[in-house]
Amino acid sequence: MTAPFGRRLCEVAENTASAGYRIFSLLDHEGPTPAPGQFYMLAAEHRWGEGAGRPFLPRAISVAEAAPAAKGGTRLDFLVEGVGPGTDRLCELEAGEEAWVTGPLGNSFSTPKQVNPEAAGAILVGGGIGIAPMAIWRRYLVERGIPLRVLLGFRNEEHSGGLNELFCSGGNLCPDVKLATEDGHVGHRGLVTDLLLQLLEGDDAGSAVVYSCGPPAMLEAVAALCESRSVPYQLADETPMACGFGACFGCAVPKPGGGYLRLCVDGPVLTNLPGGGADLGDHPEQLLQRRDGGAKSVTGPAGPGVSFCGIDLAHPVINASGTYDAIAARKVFGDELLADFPFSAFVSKTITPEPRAGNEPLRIWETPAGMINSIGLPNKGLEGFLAEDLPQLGELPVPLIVSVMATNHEDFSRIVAAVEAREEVAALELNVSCPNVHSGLIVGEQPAETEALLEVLRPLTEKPLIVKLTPNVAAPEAVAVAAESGGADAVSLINTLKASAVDPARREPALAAGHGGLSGPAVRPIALQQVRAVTAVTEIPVIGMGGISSGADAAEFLALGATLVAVGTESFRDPRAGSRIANELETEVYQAPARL
Ligand code: RRO
Repeated sequence: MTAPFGRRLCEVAENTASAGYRIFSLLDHEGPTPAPGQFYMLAAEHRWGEGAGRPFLPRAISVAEAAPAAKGGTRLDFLVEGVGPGTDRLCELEAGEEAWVTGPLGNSFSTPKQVNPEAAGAILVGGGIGIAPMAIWRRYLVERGIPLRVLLGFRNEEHSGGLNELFCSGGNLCPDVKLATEDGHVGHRGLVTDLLLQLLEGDDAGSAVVYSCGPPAMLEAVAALCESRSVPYQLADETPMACGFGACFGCAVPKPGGGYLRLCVDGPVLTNLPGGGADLGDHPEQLLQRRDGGAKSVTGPAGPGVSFCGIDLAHPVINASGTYDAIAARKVFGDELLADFPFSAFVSKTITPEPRAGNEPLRIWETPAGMINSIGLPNKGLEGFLAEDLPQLGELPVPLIVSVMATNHEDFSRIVAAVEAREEVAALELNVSCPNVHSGLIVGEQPAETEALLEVLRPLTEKPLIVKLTPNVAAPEAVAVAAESGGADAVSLINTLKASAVDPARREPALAAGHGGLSGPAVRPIALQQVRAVTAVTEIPVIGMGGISSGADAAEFLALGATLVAVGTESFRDPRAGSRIANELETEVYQAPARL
């Protein structure tokens, strides 16, 4: 099942208080019916990312219930607790207002192929806000006659939001539901996992499959109880997310056996059964997508064509490396992505000679009008990229630019020569500016190092070489001049600005790596100045980027001499941002009368 490509506005039908939480409903006229466990990226249309502050990024919220709406479309119910600027704003949404929606996203709960669900039965364990996906999954199982027990845990009455609306009928708790509360005000006094233990140790546990969603400590306890008794389980996990469709690499969770999963595209449902969690084969009805005429394209007439280093492009808007995973996005949105590809050329995430798992989470942190990332260059390595990713990227309807990085001349030469040999590749970008890998010297901080690197690499390829410059230097124009002298065909800037943030709850650096790179509208004035400085002293084309979220923003970079612009963080908020910005450039900026 794929999601409509891009974000869409959905009307708020209702928003009601429920203990300390809110339940709000959206009317979705475009998306397919979500499967239990899936989530949506949500943002209010107004008072969200407009000014200089937060919230900026959309928030990932699991769907609690989905049903046909009286006037057509699907009514989607969400349970939210206001715990920060984004969820606070979602809690305030009023009926008649609209919200930006991308989804349904992620995989879903499933009845594993290895067990007979009618015979085995199911045990659902929900904690706090995690009861939401348990509600839709419970209804799904009940409709299919699968015997089940539901265990729900809350800290106290204030944190029991959604209970009455999602698990009661006629004012009474559904008979299959048992409660545990830490303050003992209702049900078992203690943890919901105490109830799970009793069930698993009882005579009637049978071969039930356990499904769970809740706080991390609860999920760990559920997994441990199940593992120790060889009970099959599926857990819906959660972690901060910027985009929801595989672009930002921020939602990393450790993978058993090493490395990380992207929770948005590899989850959110994780399982101890091989092939169980991501398997939608048990939900064939979900493949019957109900659409009202399909998604509407926001792309207008193609913008003005542009020639870049001898490559003809339909318009001047491309993506910033590492901010769009076209392979993951194609799985999420289907071939609609290709039919209306948002960029006029596609830049891959940077690849390195050897595979890298990336940095330990937490990897992303929202800041006023932007975010900090410390992703740490996760990639399959040169061989994996050439064998698995390049053939798929070669299917994109636009020229492909491959971004590469290495820590010495020999490895850089090997990777450039290997990529040069592939006909799918139109150009290479040399990333000499990643702020998040500890490789000693950052080549792009030193003009002489940059020039020396170009002198080694230039003879290895006839394809255009673009050098990605760091903003973390006093004079990026000196590095640009050095790159040009060494034989670069173009430069791109800016990469992210070295930045840090403190988690107010822990009073410690928010990101596991301590620091990261800042992006988003917050950095745009700095990017504009650096682009201005570089275009003033170089003859080669410049790709300008840094906080572009509209055609007007893009026009500022073009006015300062950039040949192309790149969109990064804005794509996390709006997967079709590239086409929207190209369209705005053409219809609103270039065709509008100049304003004095
Ligand atoms: O993967 C990253 O952490 C990363 C890279 Br390679 C980069 O060039 N810029 C950035 O902000 N993050």
